[in-house]
Amino acid sequence: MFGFGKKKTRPEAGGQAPAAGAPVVERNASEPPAPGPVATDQPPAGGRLAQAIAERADRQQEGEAGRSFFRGLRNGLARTREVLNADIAELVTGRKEIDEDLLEELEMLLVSADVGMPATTRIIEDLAYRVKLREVSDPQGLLEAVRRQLADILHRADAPVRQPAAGRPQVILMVGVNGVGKTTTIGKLTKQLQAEGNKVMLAAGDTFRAAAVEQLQAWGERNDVPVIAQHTGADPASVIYDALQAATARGFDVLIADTAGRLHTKSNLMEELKKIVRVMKKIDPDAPHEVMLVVDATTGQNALHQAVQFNAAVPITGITLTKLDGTAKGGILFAIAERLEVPFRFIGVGEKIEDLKHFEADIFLDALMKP
Ligand SMILES: Nc1nc2c(ncn2[C@@H]2O[C@H](COP(=O)(O)OP(=O)(O)OP(=O)(O)O)[C@@H](O)[C@H]2O)c(=O)[nH]1
Ligand SMILES: [Mg+2]
Repeated sequence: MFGFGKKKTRPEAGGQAPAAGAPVVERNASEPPAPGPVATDQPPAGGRLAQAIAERADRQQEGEAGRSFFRGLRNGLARTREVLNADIAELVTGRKEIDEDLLEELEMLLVSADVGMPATTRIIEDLAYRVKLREVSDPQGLLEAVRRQLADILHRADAPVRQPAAGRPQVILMVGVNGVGKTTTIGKLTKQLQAEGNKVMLAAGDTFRAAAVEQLQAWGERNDVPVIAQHTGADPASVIYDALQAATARGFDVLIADTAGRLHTKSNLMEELKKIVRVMKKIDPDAPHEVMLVVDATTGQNALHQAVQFNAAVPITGITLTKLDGTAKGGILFAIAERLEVPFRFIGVGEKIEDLKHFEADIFLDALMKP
């Protein structure tokens, strides 16, 4: 459903010559074997029955994984659920009609769930209008209308990931404040993109924090993908430029560039990000195809400020919300989507490599609002 990378449709580009003399230190030169298409014309070992049983077991496992993921998400969103689900339900219970008081209380609940004033005001105004038109006439209908409004905010922000021109890698630039989970998300995302059939390369653009290169390197080794890096203190724009050159010359499908965590209020650090983008464009004017802001879901309103400031420096095209396994204020999602109309791509629900899920608005809303 979500073409983050791209399935291999073009011929294997591995035959191209590697970049000569690129001034990069490649700390893990072992490239992953090209995944290549799985042959489908071969009869499955063990025949059709065995295949059917295996497929059923897979589905069952997926179902169980899905259920436990959903439970985890519900737990992670416990704080917001208390407000958006329990409190709103309590608010409407026993009421026969919708009056101004009810709408006012609902407004306060949405704000306290971190949905933010602009989105809340729009939702309440719309509800008041529908009540006037008698489209919404009972408290239960009101609950459903709130859910529709929240879904609408998320769907309005939806946009596909930009794809690269033929023969060029898709470049994903990861940005965000310190410790939100950028590097971990890269490790998890690499695994997913490989599973989609992509050749992935990583760029160690965090040259600031001690051991940041080694941390990315460890994810590179785990996923068996090359990491282009220089020494700590090197110019991150130069590292990423070299990596893009190498990824292009060697026919990689995706290049994911890590960057150092930075405070959104520090203008010199925001300038550094702009420079990274400027320099990339010398190789590919379309790069980066995705500027992925990583935000920690537990930070509440500050996440909105981060999103606004990063977006002003390097327009962000996607958001990953991490740490939704902690107790998050999920309402912030609506505030960000309302303000910037940038889609949520992934949610992080743990520290393990498989703990990254595609963001799906309906599952998220169910986790928030289903009793
Ligand atoms: N519980 C939980 N922890 C996470 C998640 N994502 C990342 N972490 C943890 O958050 C911590 C910081 O992760 P990093 O990936 O190093 O964060 P970063 O943004 O790269 O940090 P800097 O490079 O220092 O800015 C690590 O301990 C991760 O394991 C998540 O979805 N859930
Ligand atoms: Mg990092």
